[in-house]
Amino acid sequence: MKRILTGLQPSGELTIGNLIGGIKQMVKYQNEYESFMFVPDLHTITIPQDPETLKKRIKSIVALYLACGIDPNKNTIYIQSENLYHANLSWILECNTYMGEASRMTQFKDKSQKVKNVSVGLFTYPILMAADILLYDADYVPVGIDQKQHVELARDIAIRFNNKYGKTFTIPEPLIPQVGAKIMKLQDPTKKMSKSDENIKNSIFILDTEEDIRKKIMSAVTDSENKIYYDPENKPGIANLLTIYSAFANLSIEEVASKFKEANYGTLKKEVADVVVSNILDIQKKYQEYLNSGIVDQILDEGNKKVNQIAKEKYEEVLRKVGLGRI
Ligand code: ATP
Ligand code: LTN
Repeated sequence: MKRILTGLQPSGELTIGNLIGGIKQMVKYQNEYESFMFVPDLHTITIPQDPETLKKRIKSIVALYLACGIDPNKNTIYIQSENLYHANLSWILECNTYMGEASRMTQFKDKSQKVKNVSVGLFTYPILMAADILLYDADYVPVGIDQKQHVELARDIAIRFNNKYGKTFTIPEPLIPQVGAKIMKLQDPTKKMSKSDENIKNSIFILDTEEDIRKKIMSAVTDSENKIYYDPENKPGIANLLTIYSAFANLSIEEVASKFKEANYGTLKKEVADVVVSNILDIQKKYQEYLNSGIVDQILDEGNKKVNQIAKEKYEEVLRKVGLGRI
């Protein structure tokens, strides 16, 4: 059976962009593939974090995975930092990655402009991500479009390693959602909605109150044409609202555009708010139940045990091939 793997950083409250780009795809594919869903907390400290907040977010994100429909019976769920093989493999992969290819990563270019003291970890972040993927021989990696370049780097590293040391890693492929690969900021629909945005009016968080969700959607930036059709280039605000509706109502963009073609912007916004609220309130209810149940720790303990065994075998194979240690 093919394997699928992804993770979302506990770097802030999850947005509907994370839900649509990352989690929903896993929910869809968990019936078809052997699924691994983890919390990449080592990635999160590439940007300074408050330790207490980070710790709370790690368990909270797992409760959200479950609330959003990630089934613990179909997924192996674990925390990256609890498995020492990720960082160890990452080092070996760093030694098989060129400065030139690592320097081409656009996310590093964006993020390094936003922080004051840029850590070396922020630069090597995509190589740790390659280790996350290659340790488990993942065939597919569902991500939003912003992470596609990182998965492609993981592919390049795997191909090079296999050529140099003999077949070791499965070559992974990114899986980008057909709709919602890039949900945009509500106040600036030309840029990606992000959980660490300073302006909270730009993002809808999965744990936002109903009132906040409605307010944010009703004040989303659109244009002055007052005609509804899907044109991301010239009408990014309307295209974004249609995309959000489409993802939550499980309809194609064509179906949504046709449904609203005679409507005005006020009606569209109200209906988008309705469909988002009804989905999100359901998730929030389940989230509270999972968070208070103790089941999260149980699931993580089981997941951790399972992935440690898989990772150990792959890591030892790598040590042997590279000529490290005494194995
Ligand atoms: P940060 O603000 O910390 O960079 P982020 O909101 O951009 O975070 P990530 O943790 O980098 O989110 O991404 C988690 C997953 O969600 C990834 O698969 C990513 O591609 C996807 N994702 C993030 N933002 C969006 C978005 N606006 N639209 C679609 N998918 C998204
Ligand atoms: N970089 C990703 C999180 C991440 C990931 C991974 C996703 C770390 N390792 C491995 C898929 C596979 C992000 O910020 N979304």
